[in-house]
Amino acid sequence: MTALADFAITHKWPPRNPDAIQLYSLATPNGVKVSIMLEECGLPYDAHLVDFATSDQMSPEFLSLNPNNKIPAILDPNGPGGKPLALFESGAILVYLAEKAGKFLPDANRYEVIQWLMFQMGGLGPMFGQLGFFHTFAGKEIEDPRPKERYRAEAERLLKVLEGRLEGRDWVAGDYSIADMAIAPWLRTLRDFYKAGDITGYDTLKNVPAYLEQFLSRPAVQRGLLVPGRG
Ligand SMILES: N[C@@H](CCC(=O)N[C@@H](CS)C(=O)NCC(=O)O)C(=O)O
Repeated sequence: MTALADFAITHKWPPRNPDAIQLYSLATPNGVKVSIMLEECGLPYDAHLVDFATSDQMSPEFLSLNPNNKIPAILDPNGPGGKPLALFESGAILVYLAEKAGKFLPDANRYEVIQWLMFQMGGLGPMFGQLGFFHTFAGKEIEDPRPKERYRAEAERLLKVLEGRLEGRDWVAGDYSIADMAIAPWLRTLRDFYKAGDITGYDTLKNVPAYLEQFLSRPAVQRGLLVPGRG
């Protein structure tokens, strides 16, 4: 039997409860997707802080689980066939947890949910992230206006797609699902952290802001947004 100790990541971040899912994360929009899902499902987990200030994501122990040096990542001691499963990429983790818990990815509209999950993974997240760089962080010192404008316009366009999709709908694909857990944290980051609500037209929308408020009112979301704490 494979023991968790066989995974080098557990040497840097020892499990407190070795029977629980081990989560390696930071409370960023990609990180909180997974802590929110774990809270929504009531699955037991140990949250470990991957601190970017000390480049934890570049440590050999973290890279042994995710060679792409990005959070979130998980190690489930009770994966398929009762064997441990190590997994990175937040979209893959959300699908895995939904199948494990039997929640938030119904058979009836499985591919519709996956479609909107991929809309976030391939579009909303990467484009908003680049806008954050050029509007809020180091990239704002770049004088050439084209990079920021490119990502601003793309963020505005994606928000309009979402606004249209949410017309007459509470959630993006049927009932509340992993697609919402992927999308909504990025809306919050765009509005509150990047402070890009005015330049992207977010502030003029109706459905998208109401959707985010509905998401943020969920107790499991409020708990998941704080994970992992600073210990
Ligand atoms: N596609 C990845 C993206 C993950 C990602 O970009 N994580 C960022 C934080 S939000 C990160 O770990 N950055 C650290 C680094 O690039 O060194 C996923 O969804 O899991």
